[in-house]
Amino acid sequence: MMRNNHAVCCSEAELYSVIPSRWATRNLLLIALFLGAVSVFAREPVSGRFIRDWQICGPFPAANLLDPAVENEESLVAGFGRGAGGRPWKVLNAAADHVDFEAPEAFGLTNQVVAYAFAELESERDGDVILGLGSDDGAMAWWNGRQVLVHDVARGVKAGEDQVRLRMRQGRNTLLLKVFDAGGGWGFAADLRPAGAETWTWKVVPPKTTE
Ligand SMILES: [Ca+2]
Repeated sequence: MMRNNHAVCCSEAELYSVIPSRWATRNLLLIALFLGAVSVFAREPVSGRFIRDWQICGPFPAANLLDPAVENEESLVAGFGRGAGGRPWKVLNAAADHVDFEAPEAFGLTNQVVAYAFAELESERDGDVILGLGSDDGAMAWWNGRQVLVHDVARGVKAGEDQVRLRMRQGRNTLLLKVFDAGGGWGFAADLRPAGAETWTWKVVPPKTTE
């Protein structure tokens, strides 16, 4: 009997030879899907991490978030040996995603203040990213020198509460945050992730601690 590609079998013997084959195909597919899913979850996206390596400057007495605490605050660029408003930038390698400004290694307990945090990121290519920002209390953000967020609010830190789409460029990018504290806790959590399905690599540039 001539068969074409759509012919359906079979003798009984052929039937039993086909069933395991279909079973194997389906299960191999499921295994492949499972392994694919595992690899997606197991692959730590370099681009999705919270930023923990900062340079910070403060505290500056402040009645609110919106008034500038230093001259030209929007143009602040941190660096070893630099300062702002008479205070030096200092390196803060946070132990957790939630950066606690009231930790002893940061500024300690205080109220009615603002401080700045600065990070540099190096990307292997251009691409759109989402900045997730939680802050205690309100915060402003500048990306590559352009203001991208102002949220004057009394709140605790909740990661990703504010979300802003940004254009990351190949090479160096800068993120400057300003965080106000009216009272109670004081800090923030900032993360970046690709805006779409594509992922690529970037890294936080470790702040220099010597010339
Ligand atoms: Ca607070």
